[in-house]
Amino acid sequence: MKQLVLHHYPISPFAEKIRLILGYKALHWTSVHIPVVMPKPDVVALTGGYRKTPILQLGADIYCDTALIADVIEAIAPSPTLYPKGSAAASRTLAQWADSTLFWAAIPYTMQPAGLAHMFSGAPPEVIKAFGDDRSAFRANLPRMRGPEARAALGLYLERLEEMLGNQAFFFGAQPTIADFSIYHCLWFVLRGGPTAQIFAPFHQIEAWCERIRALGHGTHDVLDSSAAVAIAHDATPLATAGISADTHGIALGEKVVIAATDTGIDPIEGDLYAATRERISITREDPRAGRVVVHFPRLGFELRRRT
Ligand SMILES: N[C@@H](CCC(=O)N[C@@H](CS)C(=O)NCC(=O)O)C(=O)O
Repeated sequence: MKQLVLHHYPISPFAEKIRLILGYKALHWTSVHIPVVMPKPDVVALTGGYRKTPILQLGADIYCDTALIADVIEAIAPSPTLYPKGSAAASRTLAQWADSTLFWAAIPYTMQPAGLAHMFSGAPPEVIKAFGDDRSAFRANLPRMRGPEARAALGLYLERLEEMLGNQAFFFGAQPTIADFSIYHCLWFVLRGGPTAQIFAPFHQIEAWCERIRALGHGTHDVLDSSAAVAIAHDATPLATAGISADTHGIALGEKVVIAATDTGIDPIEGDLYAATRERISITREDPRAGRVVVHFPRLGFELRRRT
């Protein structure tokens, strides 16, 4: 099995989703800590401009977005599955709702003054300002939800989630699915906000479920610095192309393209089209330090264009 290198930082909720999936599957991985704000030169050497957290590196193949990263981990370690027969489609759909709608209620709710003060306690004002400025640019494309709306939305979502969970151990029965990991990372962030965690008080099923997810742990890992990870990419050869098996753009392999996320962190990534399948788009690019890499994106949430 190729070395699984996760580029992340400890306070990233989406990274927590993947760390827990690695724990559930009892995998050993390599941890590379990356900066919380831009610039991220070693990340960009690998991705060509994608700046979100986390990314997964397997040699010279770089996987962006946790929906895709979860699929890649599932292919490497199919058991226990994230997508059980019978609930795979429903769990993916609930996960997608959590990663977008639930996440963007949890963040503004937690980032209200009390939560912010707790999270950044002890941090110098310039660090807090740098974080605020970075994230304003990062999410400039999204409508901003204000505190009162975020509180109301999160309260309603928790009520509904409590009811959906009922007496089950996990959202789709006795075993966790991708939906559990996607819901959990949003709530994990709220729990880390200190006083903001009080919103959980009426929801005993959710609290017990959080404990069950936390108990899955993070697997085992070793540690690497980001320049060594760039060197790993440089010395590796990307996987062979998967070709074009689902064409919705009319762009041929090898044509110059640009791809970008459509929600947050919409920085464009340039390269040559390398593969286009039902679920992913892959581009290849040459980097002065990382060499030839292939960067993979899920179709959902990304936009591909021919580069003119
Ligand atoms: N759809 C993406 C969302 C990732 C995301 O928004 N991650 C946050 C951190 S939890 C981020 O990138 N923040 C800005 C940064 O780390 O530079 C995914 O599933 O991976």
